[in-house]
Amino acid sequence: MTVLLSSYITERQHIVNKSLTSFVEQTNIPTTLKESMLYSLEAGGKRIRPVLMMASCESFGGDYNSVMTVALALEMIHTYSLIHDDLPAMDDDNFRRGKPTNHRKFDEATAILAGDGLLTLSFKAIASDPQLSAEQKSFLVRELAQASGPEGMVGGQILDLQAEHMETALHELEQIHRLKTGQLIKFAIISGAYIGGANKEQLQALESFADYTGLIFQVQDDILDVSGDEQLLGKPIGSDETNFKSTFPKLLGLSGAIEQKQMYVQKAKAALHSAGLENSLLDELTDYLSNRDY
Ligand code: GRG
Repeated sequence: MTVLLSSYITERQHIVNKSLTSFVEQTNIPTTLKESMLYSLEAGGKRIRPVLMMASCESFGGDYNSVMTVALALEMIHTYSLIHDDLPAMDDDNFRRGKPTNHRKFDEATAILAGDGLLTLSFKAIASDPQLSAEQKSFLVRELAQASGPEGMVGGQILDLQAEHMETALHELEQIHRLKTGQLIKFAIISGAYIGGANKEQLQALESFADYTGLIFQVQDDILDVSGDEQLLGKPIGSDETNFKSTFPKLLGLSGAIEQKQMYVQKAKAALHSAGLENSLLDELTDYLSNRDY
């Protein structure tokens, strides 16, 4: 990663962190609920989605400040999904980002409500943003509901839960991640470009770029998850017989997953080229997402 890209990401992460805290601090929310929402918002997320949205807007000549509220809304939805994903009824995780999960720090009811609160507050934020026109608000609310709801992330989550009990083919795994992880990433890219002034053809070309970017993000996530122990002991990857949960490395082997990722990167870059954005910030961010080590 170039020094320039690294400082771009760090600077934007910092701005998002500060803005998220100040946005939620200013709301009129009962104390415990606000604490619980802020606990997860401030737990050290990488802010990949807001950074992508800002970069996408800037790639079309827009000002990153014009997407700030939408970027905060997206990060709130992402945070809600992680809080609910960690609940006993879902993944039942005790730790996230090295800290107790929300329901462990508070309690289950509070964690459910913190997730609900973040989800709904995000739509209020977009609807109340004075920088956006009525037409922009309508587009963004519709697209965000599509991306995060039952036709998007929530739908992907149920497919993922069901897939834990069966063998999964590559196209099925891709479909799960297109919905579960990919839709929010796609929203980041498309909404940033839309606010930044991309035309219809450019938005259409970006759809395909955004689709591959979501898959690149997920394959790399799976690759990073492959435990060092399994590799060191020479066991087949994910050789737990009771857990069918498929990942790219389990399905394709580690080197196959890396090849698959490289294929997605090529396709993403070709789509970027069609949108007239070769050698842009988005191009550099594609390499960053593909090679990230955390
Ligand atoms: C519960 C409705 C509902 C949806 C949950 C996205 C999701 C669906 C669950 C997340 C589970 C998970 C760990 C998926 C792997 C990819 C992913 C989304 C990782 C977390 O995103 P990062 O790496 O997280 O951007 P940080 O911590 O940096 O914010």
